[in-house]
Amino acid sequence: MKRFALGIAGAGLMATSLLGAPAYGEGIAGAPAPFDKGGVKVALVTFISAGDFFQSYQAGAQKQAKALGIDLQIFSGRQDAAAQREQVEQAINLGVQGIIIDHGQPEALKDVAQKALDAGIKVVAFDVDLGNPAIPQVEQSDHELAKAALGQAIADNGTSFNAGYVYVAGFAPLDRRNEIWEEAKKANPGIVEKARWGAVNDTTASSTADQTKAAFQANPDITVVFAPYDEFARGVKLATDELGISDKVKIYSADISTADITEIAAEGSPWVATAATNPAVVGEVSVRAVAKLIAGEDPGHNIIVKPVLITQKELRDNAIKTVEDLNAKLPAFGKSDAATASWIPVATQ
Ligand code: SR1
Repeated sequence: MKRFALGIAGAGLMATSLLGAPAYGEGIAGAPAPFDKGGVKVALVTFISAGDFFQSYQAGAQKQAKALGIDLQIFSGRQDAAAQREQVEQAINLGVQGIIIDHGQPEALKDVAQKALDAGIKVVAFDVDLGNPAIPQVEQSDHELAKAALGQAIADNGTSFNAGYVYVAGFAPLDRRNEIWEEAKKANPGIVEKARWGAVNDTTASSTADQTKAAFQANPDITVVFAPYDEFARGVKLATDELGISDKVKIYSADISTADITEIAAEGSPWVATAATNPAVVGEVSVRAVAKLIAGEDPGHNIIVKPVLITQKELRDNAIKTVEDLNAKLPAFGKSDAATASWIPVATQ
């Protein structure tokens, strides 16, 4: 786990900047085929389209695609497993060289992902385990992420507190974070889970807010909420603000965006820590991984982007207001050397 620490030098990456990015159809001098000639098409097939995390992820993917001269087509799944499955098939029919599958339900995707592989298309999965050795997995080290957020919760609140927990099963990152929550409770019997709730839909934050109000009305003694997805944390904060109990509750989350930074740093905010990567960097890594596969290189099977623990105090003390401020103050947050190659240009943030 990288801790927030100003002035840490980032990993040295290639010097090529986006300024010299090839147009689609132009090649990159010195790159392996087919990137030397250009004209590479990749599809990004998403399951969740809404929310800061996913928009930033897509923006990062687009930036890295542009730097590589890739035509990246993004399909928005809108939390519909059947639609996402159809979109993978559409991408196969479009004749793309690579497909990135971003979240989703494994059972709806495994056979169409294999169909893509059978057609000679390279496939990378982000946060969905397709159980296929030919499909590299990009993830944010969700175990470390949850350990960091819960470690801060224990540092702030001790090992005995009444907790609320926001969780929806079936999403690989949330399931991995849940494993750590279960371990933390087992190791600290004084942590009592009084209520569990959660929803993932088009309006996750407001649905979570409604559920949070009900949970607090039934369990007014909850003092800590573990909400390991920023849309969950936003919903919890909305509810505690509306109930007038934000001074009695502390929220620990995952993810970060500029809007989240504003919410966390606000005076009286109960949202006191989050463990996060820069989602744009995860998008870049996903595109680099599929580009390496297309070029016949091995990006590795488990491609990890490491999270950083970010606390309310650190944001306030360092006057961090945006994700760009975090990139500047904490280079290890704004870059990853996962799935890099000397011929892959850096997508500057
Ligand atoms: C519903 S899954 C949401 C999570 O996916 C990504 O891993 C983000 O970190 C987010 O928390």
